[in-house]
Amino acid sequence: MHTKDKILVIGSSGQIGTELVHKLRDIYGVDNVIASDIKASNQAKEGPFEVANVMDAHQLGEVVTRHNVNQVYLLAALLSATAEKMPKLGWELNMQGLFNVLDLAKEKIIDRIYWPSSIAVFGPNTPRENTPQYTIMEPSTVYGISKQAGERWCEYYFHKYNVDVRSLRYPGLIGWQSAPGGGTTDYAVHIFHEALRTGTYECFLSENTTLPMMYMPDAIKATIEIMQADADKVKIRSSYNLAGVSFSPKEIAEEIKKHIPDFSISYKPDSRQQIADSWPQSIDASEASKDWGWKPDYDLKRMTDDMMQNLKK
Ligand code: VAH
Repeated sequence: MHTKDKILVIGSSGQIGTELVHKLRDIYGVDNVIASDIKASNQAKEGPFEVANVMDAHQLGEVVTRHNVNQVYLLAALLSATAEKMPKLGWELNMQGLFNVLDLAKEKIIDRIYWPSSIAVFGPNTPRENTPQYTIMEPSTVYGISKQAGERWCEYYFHKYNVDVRSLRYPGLIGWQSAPGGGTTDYAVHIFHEALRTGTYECFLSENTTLPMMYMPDAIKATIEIMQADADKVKIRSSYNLAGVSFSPKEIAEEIKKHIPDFSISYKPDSRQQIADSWPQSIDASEASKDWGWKPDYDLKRMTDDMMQNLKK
């Protein structure tokens, strides 16, 4: 790692990127973390920002060399529900974006990459309880197919070209600092905003749809921990299972009612229900705990308390 790391966050205006940029700037200094997204953003007021299209290898290379970047966090992607509406763009963006960044490391222009996978790599015939690191993976969404293929390519570039790429299979992520990005788990963010705004929420998943979830501070912690881990501790170079807390819409609604007693929820499942039904209900993250000490800080109660406290401000 360079004595002075210069970090580029691609997809910096998204749900994860917004919080990740803040955290990375706290650690590395504002001027050493370049935010970048496909269109201009208010982030430009907070520190270095570049408008760039991750699918344009030339433009990406120009940004990387101009800022002397040595580490890239590649967050740009079409998520599950959006990619089902635009399959071709979903595949092209998720894959070409990854190849463009992997090739920068293959050519030794950068020396470390973070690339997120997802529990979406698992499919309808994957064991759904405590899904293991190694198991059947037949994803049935464009997003999941692109993440499974991406994992294979990350491992290939590590073994074939010694590219130091690290990856986590994120569960559904919940935070208060940014809007969710068009996924199937977005209900778990919307529910808080609607509970505070109107006292009611119509959920697009059925009440007992249990999914693996995680509070954003835990996801950001895991992302930075795996990127800062010694290379020899990162034994899995496809992507690590990561687990926070699993819950259903009914369970999170009960937790919110402890803060807003007359909050009411109704259920109107839409096309995202069959995506959710193809995913695991809980994840076994023991490899991440064993290899680089992963441990979540937030359970459902602590997450809900923190979300309500911050959204009420
Ligand atoms: C999505 N939030 O819903 C993302 C994530 C596991 C879910 O990949 O597509």
